[in-house]
Amino acid sequence: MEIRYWRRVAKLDPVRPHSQGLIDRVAKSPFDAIVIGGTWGVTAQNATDLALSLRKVRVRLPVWQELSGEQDVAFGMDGYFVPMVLNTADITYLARSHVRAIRNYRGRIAWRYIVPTGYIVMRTDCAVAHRTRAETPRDMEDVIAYAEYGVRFCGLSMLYIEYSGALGDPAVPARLREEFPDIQIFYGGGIASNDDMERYLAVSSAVVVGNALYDLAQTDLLVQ
Ligand code: 1GP
Repeated sequence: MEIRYWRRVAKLDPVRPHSQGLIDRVAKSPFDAIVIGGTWGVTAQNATDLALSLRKVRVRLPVWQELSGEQDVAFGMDGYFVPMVLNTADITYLARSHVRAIRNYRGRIAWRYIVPTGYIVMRTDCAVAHRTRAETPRDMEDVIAYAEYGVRFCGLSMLYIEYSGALGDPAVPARLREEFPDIQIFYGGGIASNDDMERYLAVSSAVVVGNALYDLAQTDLLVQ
């Protein structure tokens, strides 16, 4: 399924342990895609291993990797998201790492499987904010300015509103959808139930679930 039709997305972190039960349930649950990615410790090897365990259970969903560095590119993915952190204070996460990767892999990059993603990190207290030294937006006007930069200056077709670890303000993706009707607006952060999912689906193109998937007993997002 093409990205523009994705609505429910499961994000698995290759650094975390994945029981067979978890893999089976994610594979059978009503997601449109699985994304493999994490902030720290992702390697080509652990991301490839996780993709292979999904393939082993014959997951029928697209399996994409969200790259966190130029060394992490794994095999066997259906595509790759390349985050450009629009509100980083460290050029590494906006351009430097990307340019290095392009140089290293030049001539071997299948561009049609690469989707640059404009990240806006919305919380200071999360791993991605620390790693990228994100300067979180002070207000909606800041968010819109970062988004405009991503869409108009960088030509991005996808924005990712990242509240990793906590539920965010649904007014943010809602406003971005109004301002940028042709852009895919991904929301991620704190989704723990189907109710949360529905609430944020109403204001986003797609909703990403991470942490809650590891809490098998607590969430109704996974099939029993
Ligand atoms: C993290 O946006 C994703 O990159 C999902 O966040 O782990 O809080 O669900 P959670």
